Amino acid sequence: MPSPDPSSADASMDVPPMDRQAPTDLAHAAFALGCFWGPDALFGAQEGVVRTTVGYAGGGSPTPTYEDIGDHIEAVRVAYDPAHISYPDLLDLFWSAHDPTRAPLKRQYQSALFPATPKQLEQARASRADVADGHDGALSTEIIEDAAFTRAEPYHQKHTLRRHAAVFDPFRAVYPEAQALADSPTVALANGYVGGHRSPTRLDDDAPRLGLPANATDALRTIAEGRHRA
Ligand code: MHO
Repeated sequence: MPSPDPSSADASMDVPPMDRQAPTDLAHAAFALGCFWGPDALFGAQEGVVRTTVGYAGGGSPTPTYEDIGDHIEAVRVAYDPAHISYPDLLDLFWSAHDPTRAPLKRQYQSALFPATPKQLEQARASRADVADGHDGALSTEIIEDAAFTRAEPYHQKHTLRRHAAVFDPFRAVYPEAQALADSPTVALANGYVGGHRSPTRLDDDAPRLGLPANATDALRTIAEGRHRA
């Protein structure tokens, strides 16, 4: 008889402290900057970003899917705590994370902002004007108001993290239901780490909030160390 795997004893976890303590008074906005897998991790890594969801926005067809995206754009919807991060902070991140002067190969990858309030709309326009000044006005970025957002399929949510079973599996066990898994603030942050968007030195502080089993925390640290660029 094989001896029991020593790591299996601590392979399960409870609902992460970060999810139990998630703030509820949130603002939201969506951003499109190419394939939504990368931005999901980028935004998920930021302090003050509570939740990320990838999906389709900005088109006219009623029920976009990945296979039938129509005139929609891949986007990430960010729920954030305005006490810790501002919409202008998120805009700065948006501009720095892609080249908004490049015309996309397909509308699916169009650069776009989807402000959700009149104030965000004003800030998005001002920010776009500032950035355009630095590029002789040649930006492809669209600002789309009142855009409906359709969640993408579960396999697109936290796509980077899904490739790392040692970290992803404990979360999947806690959240067997796809939407609960995708909407977890802790899963968003772990996805940010594996995307290389948060320094592994921060894991000492973050680990208790993540609540992962020790072997999964070790795996996360190793991946983050390999991916993070200062
Ligand atoms: N080149 C990527 C794009 C995926 S992203 C969800 C791929 O198909 O692997 O558009």
